[in-house]
Amino acid sequence: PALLLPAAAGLVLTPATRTHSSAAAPHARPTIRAVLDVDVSQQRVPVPAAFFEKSDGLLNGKAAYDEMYQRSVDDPSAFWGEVASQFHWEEPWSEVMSYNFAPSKGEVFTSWFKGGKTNVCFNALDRHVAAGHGDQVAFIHEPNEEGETVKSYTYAEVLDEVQRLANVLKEKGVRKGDRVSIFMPMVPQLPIAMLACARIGAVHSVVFGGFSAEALSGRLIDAQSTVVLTADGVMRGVKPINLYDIVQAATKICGEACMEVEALVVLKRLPDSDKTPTLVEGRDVWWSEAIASADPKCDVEWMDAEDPLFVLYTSGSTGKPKGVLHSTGGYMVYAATTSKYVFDLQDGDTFFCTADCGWITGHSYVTYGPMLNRATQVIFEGVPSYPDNGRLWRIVDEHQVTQIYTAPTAIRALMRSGEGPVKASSRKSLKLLGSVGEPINPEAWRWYFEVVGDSRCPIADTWWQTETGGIMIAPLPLEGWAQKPGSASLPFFGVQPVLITPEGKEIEGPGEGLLAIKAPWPSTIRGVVGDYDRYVTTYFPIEGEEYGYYLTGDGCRRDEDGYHWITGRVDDVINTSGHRIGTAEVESAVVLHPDVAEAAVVGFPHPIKGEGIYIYVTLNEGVEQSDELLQALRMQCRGEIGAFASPDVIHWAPALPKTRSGKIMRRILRKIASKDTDADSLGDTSTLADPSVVDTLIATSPLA
Ligand code: 6R9
Repeated sequence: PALLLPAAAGLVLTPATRTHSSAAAPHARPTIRAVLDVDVSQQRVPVPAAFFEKSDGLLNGKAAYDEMYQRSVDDPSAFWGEVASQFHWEEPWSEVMSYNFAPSKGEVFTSWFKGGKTNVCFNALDRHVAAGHGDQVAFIHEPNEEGETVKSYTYAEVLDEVQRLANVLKEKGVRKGDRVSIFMPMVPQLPIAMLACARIGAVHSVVFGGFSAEALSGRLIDAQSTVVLTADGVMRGVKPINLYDIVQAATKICGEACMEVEALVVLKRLPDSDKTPTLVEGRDVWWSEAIASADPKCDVEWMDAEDPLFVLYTSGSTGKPKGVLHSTGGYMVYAATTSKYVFDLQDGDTFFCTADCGWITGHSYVTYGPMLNRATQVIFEGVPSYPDNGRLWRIVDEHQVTQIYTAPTAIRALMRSGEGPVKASSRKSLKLLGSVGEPINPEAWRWYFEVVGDSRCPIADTWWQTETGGIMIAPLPLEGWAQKPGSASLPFFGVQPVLITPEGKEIEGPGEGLLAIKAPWPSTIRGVVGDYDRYVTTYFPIEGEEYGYYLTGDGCRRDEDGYHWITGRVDDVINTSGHRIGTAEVESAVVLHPDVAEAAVVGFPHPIKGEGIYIYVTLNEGVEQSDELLQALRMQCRGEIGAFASPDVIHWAPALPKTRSGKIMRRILRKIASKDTDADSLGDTSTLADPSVVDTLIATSPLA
């Protein structure tokens, strides 16, 4: 097999367990699992009988999954063709699927439902309203301030606002194929904005409201989007976020780069005050005024199945975030189908995904998947810790939530307050608990299962990525499908995970390797905005004899039962509180400071965040380390990226460990950051230009 991966030498395999790490290569990157749990439990937890009192189960047990899975990989075209025919297609497709994952065989591409015409917004809204479900609640807006009265939306109301907003966009000159950026708080108008774009064939690029002006401007320029949907601001817990000011600052940066932002539509979310922004005349309009005077009817644009639906930026190993592209038909079918089976989504359910629509989880499991299934959803504007750690459970009781979908980092943060805040609620409405964003350590899994779910609810530990568009590996809540805490278990229909060596050889049976996917699923990444080469070298660098693979960037262990244990990223991406940040992005931010000579960033196991951000900083000669400088570097990261990129540890490093050719040895920096510094762990340091640097760093560790 040909290996086209230049960075292969930099890939590290992470041990899944402490027992494992003793046998693992010196490159091993310690994980939160290894730190919090002595060993990963091999305990098997059946789907609780109580679950089947609430649900008949969508399939007749694990055997039915086995049969369906086999069909889905034996004949993907027949399988997905059948699934897709449940949606509205204005024109039928001529070919279900074709692809090439092998760069040596020509252009890399994935195509589903070629020739078919549909519209995702039509399928998520018009279809349901036409079938008489217009009065069903779509979005329950749960505000930041508990008890504040805010509007909830029925499907008919969502459709009305979507059509009006779509017309506002058209008035601003937006046409099919144009990219529209969305920088909004997590309120119903955020998914409404996305659906309005989808309705007229505009490609949305949602930027998470926690990003800085600098980061936002980079995404506006890369996407070339001149129309931005935003809000005056929002309260997240006790913190105000002045979104409009951030957009204003970003448009200035865009202007310097010769890109004019032509129109802003601004939702008013904060009460009138002296902080209420004065809109720029001729460029900006208030959302409520614009939709009030807009035409309430807007025909849908019938889209080719392969027309792009959205762009979402995500971090990779190298500096600049990538604009991941997803297309219309395949994404629609896959987001809907995974929502239905993984969460057992059925009529009458109230689904609560705590993710912001600024991330892929909010795209697939707020805006699209649940809406395509006509679910009722809670849209939560606040944070789980405000006003206290009992908030999520009160929301569950108040709205009779049936499924909650959240991240391990939130679970671990809530665990700190003990059982009290959980047990103050009933949670009887819950039937299933979901987890996403990072590996869930068994200790958090057990707390989620026993304390939050009272051992009544199965846990869906869902492994997937921005690039995969939908859930790839997750247990389905079916009779006979045992769960193992910490394992996402088995693949969804049509997904063929394989483990490969860095040389591109497939590993059969139990083992550990790089996680790759053979053959496409409907919501496979379709490209990286403006950068075909990066798309290919990042995701399709490995080619077997007959075909290529989609490379995930994660390490994985497969056990005797074929269950998958994700061990974390094998590239230079840090997963902090479930957010992906490239070490190179943080490094570039820090070295912008005039006092900094050099910086190296690594992840280290963090009890709440999963991974924390650890920065080694070498200052210019003559510059003294100080608290002011520490603060300045923190601000530098916030300013260049966003608050969530603020470092957890800054280590004043007199020098960095380098090879004689001048390459920084990150594996040693990772070891020191995780305080794993006995000679065995550090491995061979003799190739360093100056091995004494290592002792100096150990001696100067701020964690000592
Ligand atoms: C959906 C999402 C993707 C990366 C992925 C992996 C990690 C996500 C996980 C998980 C173990 C899970 N990840 N879910 N690791 N178990 N259940 O999070 O997308 O933001 O692109 O992050 O997150 O490392 O590669 P994204």
